[in-house]
Amino acid sequence: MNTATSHQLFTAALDLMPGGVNSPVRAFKSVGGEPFFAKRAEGAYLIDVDGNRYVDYIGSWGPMIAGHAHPAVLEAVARTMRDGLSFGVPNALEVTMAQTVQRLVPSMQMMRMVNSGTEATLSAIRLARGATGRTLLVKFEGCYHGHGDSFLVKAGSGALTFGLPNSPGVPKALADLTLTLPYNDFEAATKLFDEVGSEIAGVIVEPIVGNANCILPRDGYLQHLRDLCTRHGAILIFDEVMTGFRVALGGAQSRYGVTPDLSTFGKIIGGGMPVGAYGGRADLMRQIAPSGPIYQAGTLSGNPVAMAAGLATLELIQAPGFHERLEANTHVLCDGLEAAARDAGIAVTTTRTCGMFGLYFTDRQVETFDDAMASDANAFKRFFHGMLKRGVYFAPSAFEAGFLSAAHGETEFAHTFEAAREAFREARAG
Ligand code: KE4
Repeated sequence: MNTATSHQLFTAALDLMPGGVNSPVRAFKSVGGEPFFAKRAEGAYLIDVDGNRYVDYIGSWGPMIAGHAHPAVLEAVARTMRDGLSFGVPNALEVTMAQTVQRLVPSMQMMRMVNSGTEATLSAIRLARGATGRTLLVKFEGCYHGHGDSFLVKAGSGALTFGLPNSPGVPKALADLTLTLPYNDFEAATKLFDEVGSEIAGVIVEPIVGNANCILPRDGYLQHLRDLCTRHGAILIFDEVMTGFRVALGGAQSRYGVTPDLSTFGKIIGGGMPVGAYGGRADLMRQIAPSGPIYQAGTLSGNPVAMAAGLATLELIQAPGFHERLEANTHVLCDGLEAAARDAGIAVTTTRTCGMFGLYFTDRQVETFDDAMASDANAFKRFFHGMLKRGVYFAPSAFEAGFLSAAHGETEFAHTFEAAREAFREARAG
């Protein structure tokens, strides 16, 4: 593949931005090589500055569930921006967005729009601490909730990819207030709550862990966390930045029938524009300024153009059968990848839910963080490049989930399986 223009751009970028990128996971550091620079995107495809086309299984890390550059989303943005880009005073689209989210996610009795998933999770834990008067936060090893100080403890995603699960710069006094549990371990959770339950302000969990690749909750696990939080007066926060509106129209909480006290959203809710949201029980949210004393604010929060992109995307995913088709296609993709790996004689396990999947080079079933960490990251690295050079773009990390959109179909899967048959052979060769 000719990647000369990407190389020129990356060379310049390296002198200007840390690692040449504005977000670490884009840098290809864990898989080697240099990132390509996108020129444009359409449907299931990214096109780079040298004209190479890739079937894209990241979709901007989740937002592009309707496919890249969907005409309805672009039209909504074009129409809205003609009235101005930002007002700094309330606008009707903020009300429409809140009404839409409340209808799709009934636990969101009240909510606040912010500009990223990180802002949403930061705000949610501040609210949990402020509302309970407690200080301890519980998270799960390998889960990633954005780059807020309290979360960079045994974190997943890029922090895990680069072996920085505990980032420098986070004061020990603060990090010590974050306790981590193994995900899917019922006894460990019960034991921790028995010991310090009365001091726990909140538990934040990715209901499906998408930042240690993709790990599904064991039957009853989310309800177990729900029961523990209820019993000990802790706030249960579902971080649905990744799963929200993807794994079901109402997110993981509707898929698993477990209601958190607070939820956080991002990605799809902005349709590719910078939007996050947090919300839940009204008695908690009323404690947020200006109706309450717990402060949180944002210059561009509820920005009309971002609301328009998010609303257009939320409209598209409400089409009859949208999630059923997305889930069926996720199984087609994963079954096809497993078949290609078997044909190549290499041990690969996939985990899958609606619109999200994990690919692990292991013969184990992956149900825990340790299972995920036991997979062969070097084999993934070879597979990643084998697919990339054949025009298929997987997440450039063994610890990131893959994402499907409504634009992925037979043509894309056929191309992917043909590439995978070769790439798995190369991955095995090592
Ligand atoms: P942002 O601040 O990146 O919008 O959202 C942070 C966040 C919070 N919670 C969950 C469950 C998330 O997955 C994320 C962000 N996800 C990563 C991908 N694993 C974003 C990609 C990146 O960091 O560039």
